Amino acid sequence: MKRSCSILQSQGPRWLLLMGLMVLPQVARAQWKATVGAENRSMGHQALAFLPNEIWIHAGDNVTWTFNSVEIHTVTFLELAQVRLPFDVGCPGFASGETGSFDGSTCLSTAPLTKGQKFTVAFPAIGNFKLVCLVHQNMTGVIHVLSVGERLPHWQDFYDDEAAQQLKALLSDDDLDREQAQIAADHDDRNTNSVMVGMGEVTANGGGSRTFSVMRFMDAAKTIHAGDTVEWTNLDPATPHTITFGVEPMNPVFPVNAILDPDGALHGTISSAADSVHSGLVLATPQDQMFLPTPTLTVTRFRVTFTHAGVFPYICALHDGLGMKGKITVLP
Ligand SMILES: [Cu+2]
Repeated sequence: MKRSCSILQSQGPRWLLLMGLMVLPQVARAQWKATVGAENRSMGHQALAFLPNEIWIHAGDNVTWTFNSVEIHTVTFLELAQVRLPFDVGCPGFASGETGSFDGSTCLSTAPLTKGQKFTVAFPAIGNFKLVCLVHQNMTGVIHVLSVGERLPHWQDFYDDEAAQQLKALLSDDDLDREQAQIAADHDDRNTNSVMVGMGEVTANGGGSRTFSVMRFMDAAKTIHAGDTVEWTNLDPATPHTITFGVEPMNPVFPVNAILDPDGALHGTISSAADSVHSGLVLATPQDQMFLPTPTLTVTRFRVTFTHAGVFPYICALHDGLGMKGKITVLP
């Protein structure tokens, strides 16, 4: 007994060191969780957000992002000062598989991912790294990677609560619902044959920005008379949409069978159900041209004149999978 005690005493520091080495790798590889995007049951309300969007971890830790909406997103870490590229190009290129590593020296991006998919990033080096979604410009976050000796401000429970609160705030935005109802009423009063193409709101915290988007045509089913013109306007500050009748073009960016009116609206004409008319991307004029390959003025309004009676369904070519569809009924 005495002997074993004395062995432990004499070798104590070495044992402690060995035990420390056995424990350290577990501490250094803590596994954090976060989510990407969220939606309500109809998929018409979309939270374009990293939930949460600011996390403090230790060097050597992993973060696993779970994608939580049918709307696509990316988890992307660019190099310092790297120019952001279109989402179908990546940063450039996409990480293969479900894991990657980021230390700031080489960019890392998932492909556009959707509900149920996961991606895990290892952070071997300390630093403060900006997180972006290449699909949605107002969807950013930051991962703070501290050295192992630094104290972390929060644990996973805190982030789970924060994500749940942010999600609730984004998806139950009463102000936006009221605003939407008021604008719809105003449009009815003026009887302008106009359709709102989505609405949205960008909010932020210290970690970055997030967008709430209503991906629906408001007053989507309209009844008019032959010879009338319907006009669509996008009220979302960040999310582009299209108005697409007939065949969906391979590239949704550019208009098909529409010309520019002198007041800046694009204008198409439909005389039968066989006609195809496409708006291209309709969006509020952005600060930069990130969605567009050429520096042109964006399409802010789109109109179609219906010359004959019939029923004409239309979609948003970007978001029809979320249920963004409408119909114009033309009476004689
Ligand atoms: Cu859309």
